Amino acid sequence: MVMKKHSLSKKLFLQAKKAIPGGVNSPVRAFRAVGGNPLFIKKAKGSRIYDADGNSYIDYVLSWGPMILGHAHPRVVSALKKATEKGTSYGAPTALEVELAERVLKIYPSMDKVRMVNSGTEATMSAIRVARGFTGRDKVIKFEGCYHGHADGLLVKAGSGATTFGVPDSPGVPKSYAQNTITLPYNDIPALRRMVEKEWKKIACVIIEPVVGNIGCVLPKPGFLETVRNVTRKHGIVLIFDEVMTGFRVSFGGAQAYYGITPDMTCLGKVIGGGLPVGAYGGRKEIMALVSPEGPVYQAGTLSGNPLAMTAGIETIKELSRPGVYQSMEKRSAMLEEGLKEAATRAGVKTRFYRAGSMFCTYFIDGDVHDYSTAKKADVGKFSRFFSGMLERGINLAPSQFEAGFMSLAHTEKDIDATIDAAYETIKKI
Ligand code: KE4
Repeated sequence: MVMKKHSLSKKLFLQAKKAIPGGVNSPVRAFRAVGGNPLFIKKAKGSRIYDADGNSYIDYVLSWGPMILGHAHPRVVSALKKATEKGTSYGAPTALEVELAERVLKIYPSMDKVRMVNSGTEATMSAIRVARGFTGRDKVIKFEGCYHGHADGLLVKAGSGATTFGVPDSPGVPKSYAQNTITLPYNDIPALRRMVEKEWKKIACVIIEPVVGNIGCVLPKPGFLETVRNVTRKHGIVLIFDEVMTGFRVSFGGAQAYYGITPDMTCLGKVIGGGLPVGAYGGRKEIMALVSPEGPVYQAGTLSGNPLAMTAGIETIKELSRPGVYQSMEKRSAMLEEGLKEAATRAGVKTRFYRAGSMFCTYFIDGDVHDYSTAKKADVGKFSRFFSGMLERGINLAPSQFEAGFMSLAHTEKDIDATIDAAYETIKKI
């Protein structure tokens, strides 16, 4: 195997660290969990990304989920070119944001109304504020390992970058904020029941990743989501499904359609922006009636609903709405799952592979993973060697054992075969 050259990425990283904290605009990109220097990406097309040194990789990060069509999809690119010529942002309502809202509401019928924002963090932060306004209660229940963005009250045992850095609570978060956040083990029904029975009068909402994509990929145990739904409904607690990652990913209608659970509010992001900055939160009409200017709960955003992001989101959803798209995604994802499992078995290395729709994770562990504490038992040293070996063989995976991987419509059977071959060659050497 010819070792790839990374001199330009290395040079750019040194330069970046002089101007940007850690040299990156989002921590997980810095490769701290796996060692080495991050790749600086020059371009991407279809299933591939190309780094500054001209190396190409089959990409399973896909910008952490948004690029479900593959990179630079012709339909999205040409629509964006036309939209750009009409101006990039007006700070006024447009027909485009109405169209995207109507499309989202049709696909997520649990929502009567939806508000566009600019990131998943904004979506969850705003949804929690509305839930507090609706119930008049202050406390929030979240689950260990679930990551809902970096709003202060949610950086309490966040499972994404924070877990990778082993810093469950971030400095700078006032204790008073953390005091309003109750963190429970995921999949632990007795713990949830005990807490709600005791504290329900103070609990505004439960926010949950219906499939956890921020400690790898952790699935809800049978009955868990149903219990969360029943317990919250019984006590007038708002159930918020954070579907920023699972939306359009686990199925077209997200995890709520996949598992048949109707939340009171839903947060979306990633895919609905088609690679441009979009988040969204929505819910039942009586809850969303509180959102300013219709109601008293304030939330705003200069670039919310901007025409470029709406265009990319609309074109992405139109493409995803075509017949057979999700069957083909399922086929590709299942093919990868079978191949990676078989490669590990053939190499004689213990792993666990979990998948929901086209999001997945391979844990280097000899035991089931069903929550934060079991995920943390994974052999991160083995994962790091797996990550580096796959990168050298032209496969780009998420640079952390505690992140999910994603499939796109652009990945071909040839890509998947190459991935499986690279995995066998890599795993047998770690
Ligand atoms: P953003 O603010 O990053 O758009 O979304 C926050 C968020 C909210 N909810 C869920 C379930 C999420 O997965 C995320 C963000 N996901 C991470 C990936 N683990 C984004 C990658 C990063 O932080 O750079």
